[in-house]
Amino acid sequence: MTKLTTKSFITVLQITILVLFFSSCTNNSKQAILLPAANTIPIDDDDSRDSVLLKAAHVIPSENQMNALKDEFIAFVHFGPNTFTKLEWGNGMEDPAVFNLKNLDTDQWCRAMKDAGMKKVIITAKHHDGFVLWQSRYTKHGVMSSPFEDGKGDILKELSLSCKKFGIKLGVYLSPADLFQIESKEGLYGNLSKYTKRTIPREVEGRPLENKTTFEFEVDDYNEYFLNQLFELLTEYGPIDEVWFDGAHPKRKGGQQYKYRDWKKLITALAPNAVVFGKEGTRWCGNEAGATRDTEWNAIPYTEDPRTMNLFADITGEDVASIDKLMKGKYLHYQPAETNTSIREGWFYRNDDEQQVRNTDDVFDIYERSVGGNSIFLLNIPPNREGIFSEKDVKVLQETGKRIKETYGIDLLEKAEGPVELLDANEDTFMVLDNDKLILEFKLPKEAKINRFVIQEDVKRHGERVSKHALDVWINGDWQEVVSSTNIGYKRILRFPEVTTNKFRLRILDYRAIPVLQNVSAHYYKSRPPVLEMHRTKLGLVDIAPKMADFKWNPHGENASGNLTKGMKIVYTTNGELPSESSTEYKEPFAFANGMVKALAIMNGEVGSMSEHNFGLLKNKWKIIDDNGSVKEHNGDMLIDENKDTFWQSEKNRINKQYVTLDLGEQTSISAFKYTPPTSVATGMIQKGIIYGSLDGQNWKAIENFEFGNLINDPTPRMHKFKNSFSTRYIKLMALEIAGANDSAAIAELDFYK
Ligand code: FUL
Repeated sequence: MTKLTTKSFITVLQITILVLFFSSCTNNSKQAILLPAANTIPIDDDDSRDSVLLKAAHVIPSENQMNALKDEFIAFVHFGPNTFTKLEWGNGMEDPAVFNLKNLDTDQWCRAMKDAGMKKVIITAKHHDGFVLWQSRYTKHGVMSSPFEDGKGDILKELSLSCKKFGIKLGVYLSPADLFQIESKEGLYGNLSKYTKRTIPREVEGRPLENKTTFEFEVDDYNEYFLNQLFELLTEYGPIDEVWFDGAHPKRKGGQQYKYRDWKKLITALAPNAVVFGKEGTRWCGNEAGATRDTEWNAIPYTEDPRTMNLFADITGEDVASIDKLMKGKYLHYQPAETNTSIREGWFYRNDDEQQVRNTDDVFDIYERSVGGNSIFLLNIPPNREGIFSEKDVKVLQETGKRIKETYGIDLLEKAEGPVELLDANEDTFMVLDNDKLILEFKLPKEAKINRFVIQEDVKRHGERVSKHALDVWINGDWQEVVSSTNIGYKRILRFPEVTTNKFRLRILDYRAIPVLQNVSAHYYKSRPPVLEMHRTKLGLVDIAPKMADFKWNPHGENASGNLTKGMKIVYTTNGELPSESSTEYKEPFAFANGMVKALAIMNGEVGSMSEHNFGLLKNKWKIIDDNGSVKEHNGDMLIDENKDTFWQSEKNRINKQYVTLDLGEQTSISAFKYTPPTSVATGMIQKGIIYGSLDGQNWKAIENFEFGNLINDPTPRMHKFKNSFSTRYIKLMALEIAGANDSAAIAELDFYK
């Protein structure tokens, strides 16, 4: 246990600071604040593990970071030419005419966000393709050259008005990577222009700016362009509450550098409330899948001072800020993680039939793990080509918001006896847990059913300190531990099987410095019919079962999922219709090939969210003829074994020659195929390739090229529809380009559709 007994490590200077500091503290804080709290604290050469932990416990959020944490659940909107070309990454050379938007309803976006309980929206003002969604003075590559409202439309303006109307904050994603500026002849990106003193904003005749602030920076052409655009976004569409800088680069050119410190000066002056993502403000959680860490500390180690750093590398991996990691740093900096993922497969809208949408259980689960795991939940909802969020997405947002409200809108501790500072709704009261207060009891006036307990530390003033805690409930005249966990930070949502009780006991088991809690509450989440999962064996038998939940709430050795689904009935359809109570009841695996299966669970009269699976042709007669050399243990059979956890991988150093040939067993008509990439390795993603067909396995005919984008970050199955169906017995898939310039191709599963 890391208790604060001796402070031999505190230097004379620190003691002097402490004495001065103590004299200005209230009684309460005196015991808890042992060092001045700050957003960034340097680590000294003579710091010990204990003193580093103590410093980490005094790292606190800036005002903007605190506000970002309090927003909790926020929206991402990816919109642009990719919405129309159905690509994840455009190449920058798209004709602006592809952005053929006829309707736009940003009120509908905001209404759905509001229903979900989201507080902010961040829009791709410019994605990697360089196309701008607002009427910029500094480029013609954007809405101004598109058919949308005859080139007069402005997505940012519309969204900013809707945000004001619905009380939603606005943020902008301005991609530093800019393929239009890289690829076009007069492009500014990496054009090797000189760094000279330039005035921002640059004046443009006939387009005066209302905000008269000017800046002088020593920059090159691209940085000037970027600053001018930031100026427009921050002054003409504000207030802007977040600026999002993406780290991905489909391509680079000319050794282009980004003068982030200058960008930051501009942001601080023009949008003082904006938190900056991807820099010192908030950080990427390290994945795009909605995965969260069990322990997410926000006191992050840096080897350079993040207040003056220009380049911020991605922070990934399971362990980001344990004491071992902190010891390697020279600075400790408060930096919350944003758990960012998409409600759909991919960041941009492609279609409503193949592109799957997460169900409410999934979104609600991520909400509880991310917001209740000391991070911010940033969920992407891509508008469709009609300029609205699709119906399916809206439904999930509404259901998620309803669950959040029903669960967390009612605090079962409202009338409880216990420490007042933790039970009141006042964000300015907190409780310092000295040694004799490490066990806290809460008593309800009468018994209640609960399965959620929420704890918040006073991070705003005291940082994050608790590293281990447990919750007990009073059952049958005794205390029983129902759940234990690690750190708390801004918020920890504890989930455990439903109990009926009138007494709780929170035990703090370990900490980095004397813990200071701010709030606790208890809640009840009404269990629902489970989400279902479908799978087909190679012989063609489909089974449907509840999706295994990743909840760690089973301390009694009982099967929570089994308990939750008692009395459940599964119904399904195979004709594309929505299943209802009268549809076929699922009792045992059934034979099925090629088509959509839709299923849902019904429990206590309540209908669960629908699951669907588009099955391709049966693979029972398929054979791999040639895989042109596989890596040991990843042979060709693995791409047709109906198991997406196993995968074929070609040998390396076969640039442009990775291919597989398969025999379908009989002549078959094909209209589409699905490529499922492996999720356990990111090295073999086939982003470009070609499909050949043959009737005899000797004479081949090229059928069509295919292309998939952003596979490394988003390794979800991708569908390619052929322009015309074709009849074939043999198929050859040849890789033409592997993502990340790798030279070994991989396929987890290959499906063909009639
Ligand atoms: C990534 C980008 O490459 C994706 O297209 C998307 O914008 C995602 C949020 O960030 O780095």
